[in-house]
Amino acid sequence: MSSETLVSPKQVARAVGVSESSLKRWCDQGLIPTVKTAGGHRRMPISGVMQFLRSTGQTLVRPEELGLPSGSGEAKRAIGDAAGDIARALIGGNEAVARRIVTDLYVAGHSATELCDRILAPAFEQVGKEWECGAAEVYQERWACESCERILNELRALIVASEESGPMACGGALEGDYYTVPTRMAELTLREAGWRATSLGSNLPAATLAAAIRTLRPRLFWISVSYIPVLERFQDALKTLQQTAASRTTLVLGGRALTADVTRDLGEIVVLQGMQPLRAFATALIRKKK
Ligand code: B12
Repeated sequence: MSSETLVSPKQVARAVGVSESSLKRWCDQGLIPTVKTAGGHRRMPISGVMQFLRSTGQTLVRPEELGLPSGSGEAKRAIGDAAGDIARALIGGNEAVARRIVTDLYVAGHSATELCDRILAPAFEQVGKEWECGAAEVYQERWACESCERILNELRALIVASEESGPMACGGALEGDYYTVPTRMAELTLREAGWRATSLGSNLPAATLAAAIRTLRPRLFWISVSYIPVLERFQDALKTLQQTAASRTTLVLGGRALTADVTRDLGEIVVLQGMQPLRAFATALIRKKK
């Protein structure tokens, strides 16, 4: 059973600024998916509503009716300016501003995957530079990660649930790698590509990741690599995971610590540069299986 948020026709009608009868007509035409409650009332999964809004270019008059930040979807934002604005918002502890920028761009039709690569990762590049030169405190950097994770979780709730139908994917970061944001992004990206994806977290020993592969039997297993404490241990960990994955599970690696020196000796393991390549690869993998 999917745990997706359901909204009522009244909420959606108010959010878009149309009459309830217009909205019901759209539902009857199959433009917005609906489900019936036990009491016979019509409800809509939030992801279906979002898909309709994004594909028809509807503006949101009262986004708060759908639980979205007030004012989202009103401003026509240029994606080019967004990374700097988000970096400033995150460093300044203005989570609501960062959330609003991300939601605006998502409502305007940009995919969550694209936002990860083009907006959020460059924003963190900026956060890193400010931390490096002492312009940002450590707590500001850490708070930025916490805020970003919450924003990613909210985006996750807006994406069509593939909990029952999609192929299984999971992954995380290895022991000694404490980065939490990139593995969350991989989860979101794969969910957007139609996978039943779950991030297992970061700082995970290879043995437990191998146990996850054996138990959960994912079709795809990702490892996000932001920091490699000891190269030999990292290589051993990969060997263990490769053996466990065998032919059933495709291992995919990505992350900023995968420099040319590291990837040279990785053999046949797939290494991808970002979330957009991950989405393309995962989409092709689903097609290949059919
Ligand atoms: C936040 C942060 C931390 C936090 C993270 C907290 C948390 N909860 O996650 C913590 C405190 C752990 C940390 C620690 C350190 N950090 Co730090 N950190 C950062 C910072 C500011 C952001 C990282 C981040 O989350 N970025 C957002 C992600 C999404 O971006 P990304 O990593 O580029 O990911 C993209 C791709 O790589 C790819 N990708 C990532 N994963 C995957 C997985 C798959 C499957 C695929 C396909 C693709 C993919 O897609 C992503 C989206 O485009 C970066 C700056 C930066 N430029 O990123 C510095 C940065 C990485 N840190 C740095 C340093 C030096 C350190 C420390 C060594 C500091 C120290 N002396 O202790 C430690 C090492 C920690 C460790 N053992 O893991 C340096 C690294 C310099 C270098 N040349 O290597 C940076 C660049 C800061 C700087 N400008 O100097 N850090």
